[in-house]
Amino acid sequence: EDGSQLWLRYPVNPKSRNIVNSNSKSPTIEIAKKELNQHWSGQAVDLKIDRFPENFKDGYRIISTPKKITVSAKTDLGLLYGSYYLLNLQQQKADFSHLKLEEKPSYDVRILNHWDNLDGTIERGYAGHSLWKWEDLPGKISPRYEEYARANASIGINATVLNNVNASPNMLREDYLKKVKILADIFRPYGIKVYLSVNFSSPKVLGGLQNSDPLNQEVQKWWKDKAAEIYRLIPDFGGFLVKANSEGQPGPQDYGRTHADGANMMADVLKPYGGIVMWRAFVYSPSKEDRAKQAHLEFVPLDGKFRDNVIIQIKNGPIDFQPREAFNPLFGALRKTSEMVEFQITQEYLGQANHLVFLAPLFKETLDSDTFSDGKGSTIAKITDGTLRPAKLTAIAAVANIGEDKNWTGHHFAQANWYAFGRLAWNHNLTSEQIADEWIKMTFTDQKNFVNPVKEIMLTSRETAVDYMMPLGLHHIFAGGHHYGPEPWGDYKGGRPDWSPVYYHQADAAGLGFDRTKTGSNAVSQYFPPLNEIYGNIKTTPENLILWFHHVPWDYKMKDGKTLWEELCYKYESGVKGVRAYQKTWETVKPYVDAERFSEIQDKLKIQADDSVWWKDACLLYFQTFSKRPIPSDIEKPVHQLEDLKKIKLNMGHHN
Ligand code: BDP
Repeated sequence: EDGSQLWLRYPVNPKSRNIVNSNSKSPTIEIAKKELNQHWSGQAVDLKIDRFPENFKDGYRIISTPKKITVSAKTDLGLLYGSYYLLNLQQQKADFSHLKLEEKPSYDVRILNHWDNLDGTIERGYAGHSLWKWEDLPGKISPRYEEYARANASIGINATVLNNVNASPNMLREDYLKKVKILADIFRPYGIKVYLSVNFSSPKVLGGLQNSDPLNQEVQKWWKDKAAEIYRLIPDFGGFLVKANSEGQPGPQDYGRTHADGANMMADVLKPYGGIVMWRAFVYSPSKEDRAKQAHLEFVPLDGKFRDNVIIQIKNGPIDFQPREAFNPLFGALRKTSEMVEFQITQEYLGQANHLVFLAPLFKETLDSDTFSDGKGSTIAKITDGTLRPAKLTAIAAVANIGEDKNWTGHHFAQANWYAFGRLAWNHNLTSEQIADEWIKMTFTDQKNFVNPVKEIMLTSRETAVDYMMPLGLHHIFAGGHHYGPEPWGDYKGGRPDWSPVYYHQADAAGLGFDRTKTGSNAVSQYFPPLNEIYGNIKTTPENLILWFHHVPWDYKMKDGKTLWEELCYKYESGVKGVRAYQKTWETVKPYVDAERFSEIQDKLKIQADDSVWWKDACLLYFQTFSKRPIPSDIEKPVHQLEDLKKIKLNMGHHN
């Protein structure tokens, strides 16, 4: 048992069956039929194309009697999704005698962003090398390409960006496009469209032009020809994802142009083919301005200037995928421009492939956040899914955690985060508990002595990680480079201040936290009323974000009567205790799980427990040098020395 089957553990019928009928024919329908004939053990199934309203998209309806099940949809892909959902329900031991349900997707484009490089490495990837074997393609085809497509289709993911947002211009070379074509051909019957990250300087670097100025006609022609070349190979190519003028990447501002100039140039060449541009709002420069404000400052003035096939891709928080961030104030602030959320499935800042952290609660927290942009109830979900702002196009993205490891994601439980993203992209009204429940039953077992305790671990795990890493709104206090462990003392003198932990926590003799109120950076002013007031006032700011918005005195009285310093100590302690409790719980489920996955997860929990103590000791000992207050006596004493912790240098590679 190596975990390679993911959640796709459908029983295999011993005898071949022929129980599926359909009024439609296509490679997609062939897949649906094959899956059901092999794995469905119930009554006969009718896959029926039917009339549904426009907004039903790739939705499906399932109606059953004890003799027959009818899956109906508007499209073949809808029928495939309905078929996978039947198998999903079978895994969960549903009753199929009188089923009646209807599902339609929350978002049009449900897309994974791979940060995979052409040399096979993956930026912030923790599950081995890239799945894409560029050197073998187009001749040699790994069976995992199709397995990948199948796994995604089974949860409704319908799009993928194959390469890193820090994109190599070579991605658009003719030989690479021919390789991409092969992947697109394999993914197509599973309903998955291919997109590429593009480097803004491609016309200059690859095409040998003088520059890549979006207003230069030669540059425009270069992109136009490139689009034509791509669509000749891949007629249903999805479009481009662009990281421009961010962290050293080239962009339109290199030529004094705006993000809109850059995005529109690409949008125009893709438009005739139905392609789109996902333009990232993750932009910041080492200026005096609070990094948390920069995306809003740059993009709000451009509202209304983007073509209708441009969608702005916005990270859930305004800094960078931290364990907890306030939501990004850009959501709702663009009224004439489509907006989409970017999440991170890969756990760059959440223990990578070592920590068990179930991310559905984090995703839900963002989607359910009320921005008040159009009055009460203007949640990020409703802004991005077209409910509040009838958008031509809706989308949701997440940075994938998939690599060539046997179990795909490094940690067996990290599979749940891929699954959770897909399920929420399909239906953002699902609860974290429903998703965990499904996933556990499909991936492990439906025995309640396993399901209940493991679900409890999953549902509390994100808050536990916040507690032992960055409680109360602390952020960006991880080690530079690899981003794995704690480094609150990090002060990269001579480098960019906005990459240094000390810039973010602002610890001093008076207190802790980043003042984003009027007396500080005034980032609170970017939120719609009443949030600007709520966050602007220390008394009304939710305590789980208090250090995000305020510089809080060490003796400040928290709601439970403890001082800030004490509260901080107890939070770290509670994170450590949480992981230890997971270890104990995991021992009790041993009888219900295979030996291999049991012990691999047991080993990872041990690392997580050790790491939680490392985080706690590093942060408390370091912050204590400012607070000068004792660690409460009922808290386990640090087992490390601060000076030793400062010497730890992990050899894990790369920049910032
Ligand atoms: C940060 C990563 C960096 C990415 C960047 C991005 O540390 O590797 O390139 O985000 O999203 O989280 O562009």
